[in-house]
Amino acid sequence: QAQAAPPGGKDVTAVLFEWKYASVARACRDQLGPDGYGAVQVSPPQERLQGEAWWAAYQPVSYRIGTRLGDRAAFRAMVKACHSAGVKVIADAVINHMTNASGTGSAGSRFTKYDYPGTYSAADMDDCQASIGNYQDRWNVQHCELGGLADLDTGEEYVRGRIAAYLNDLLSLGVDGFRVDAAKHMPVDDLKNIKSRLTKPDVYWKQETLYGANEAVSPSEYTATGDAQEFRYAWDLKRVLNDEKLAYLKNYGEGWGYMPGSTSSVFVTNHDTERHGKSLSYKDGAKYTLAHVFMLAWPYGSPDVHSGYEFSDPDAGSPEGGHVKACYSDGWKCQHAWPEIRSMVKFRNTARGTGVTHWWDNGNDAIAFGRGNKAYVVINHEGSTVDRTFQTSLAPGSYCDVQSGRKVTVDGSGRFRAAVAPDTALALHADARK
Ligand code: ARE
Ligand code: CA
Repeated sequence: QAQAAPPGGKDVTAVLFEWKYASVARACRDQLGPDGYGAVQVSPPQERLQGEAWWAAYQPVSYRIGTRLGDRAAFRAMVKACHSAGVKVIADAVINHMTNASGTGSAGSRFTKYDYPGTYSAADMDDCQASIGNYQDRWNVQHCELGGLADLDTGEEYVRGRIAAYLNDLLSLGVDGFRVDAAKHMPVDDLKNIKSRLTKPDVYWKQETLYGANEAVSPSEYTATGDAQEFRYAWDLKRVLNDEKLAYLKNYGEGWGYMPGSTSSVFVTNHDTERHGKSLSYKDGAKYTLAHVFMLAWPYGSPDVHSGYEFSDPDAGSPEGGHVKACYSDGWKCQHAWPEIRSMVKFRNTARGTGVTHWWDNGNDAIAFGRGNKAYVVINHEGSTVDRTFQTSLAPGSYCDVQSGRKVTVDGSGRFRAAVAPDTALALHADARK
């Protein structure tokens, strides 16, 4: 059954990409819980290919929990710590394929392509056994090999049961949901079948589904099993911030032909798009920050805030093997903790359930809108200050602009005057009064 958002009343997920589980546990307690994040997403816990590159995480070798990010005990302790902080845990589940290399994995298992003793053998592989080469052909996309990775026959009884057993193992360790990697490469009926075998068949299920014009398989098919990621949201946001006008965002979401917001998962960037330049990234400065302010203020989809690390080599693994001594050290970017971003999580939680009210734009790169009587935001991506009186539905009184910390006074008619500097935002909400 499709769900609109991670379980619980808070729909923002922090994606702590390639963080060690011990560091995730600390972030849950010190940052994510207090900031109001509903969930944390962690990198794939299953045994992976050895090697420094981050993408080894996407080459499963077995379903033993054991990588440089942590072993079974560390994973379990992380889930417990996050739950104590009121944060749900989403695990990245790589279930479409196994590695195409041979050797010894991160937890000591030996393997060769198509043979993973104790987990799968050649009989469990899909029929095609050649790389995917034609996205116009459904069979090719779903039964051939993504980047040459050994494709599992998810139509087969044993494979379905084995994948379900792995996910059930993670559920037994307390996880609350899954990001389903490469979902488009598995028939949705196979996923439905696997999900029905879970101890929690209604678990939160967020599928990685890249939209491709004229492709045979479309992301919207996957809302039959859970949420689907709407990649166009990230791609278009980059274009709007770079080359177009913020005023165009007035009907962002379904109005742009996207999937229904109630079953879509959105982000400014993810680990792939930030490396391939298909979305904004931390290298884009204020544009990147403002895109997050918009995403978190705007009621479409469930937002993911990707939190990664600096890179020049796109293959480079995370600093210090995933250990985060402190944010903003060793290359850790900690986007989830940037004041302009984290403050918007509470804004979003407070505004939940309200629609957009009092939209204003200057026909160009400055916009503002309310969320009923709960919240109001101004985003100025102009080269000059926007100084004007804004009309809101907020109750009169003093508010804290959670972007700058300044005090803003809303008068008896719901108006306030403010000067918003170039490439900054102003955000008020009912739970941040001054
Ligand atoms: C690595 C090497 C490859 C090598 C492969 C096998 O880079 O050269 O062939 O290993 O040895 C990640 C990395 C990959 C890496 C892989 C395994 O990004 O570079 O390959 O791990 O280590 C399609 C899928 C989509 C997928 C992208 C990458 O539809 O699901 O390709 N994204 C997810 C992850 C990735 C991850 C994987 C899946 C694999 O989030 O991080 O790969 O588990 C059009 C189509 C898209 C298509 C896209 C790119 O836009 O519409 O569907 O995305 O082209 O081909
Ligand atoms: Ca497949």
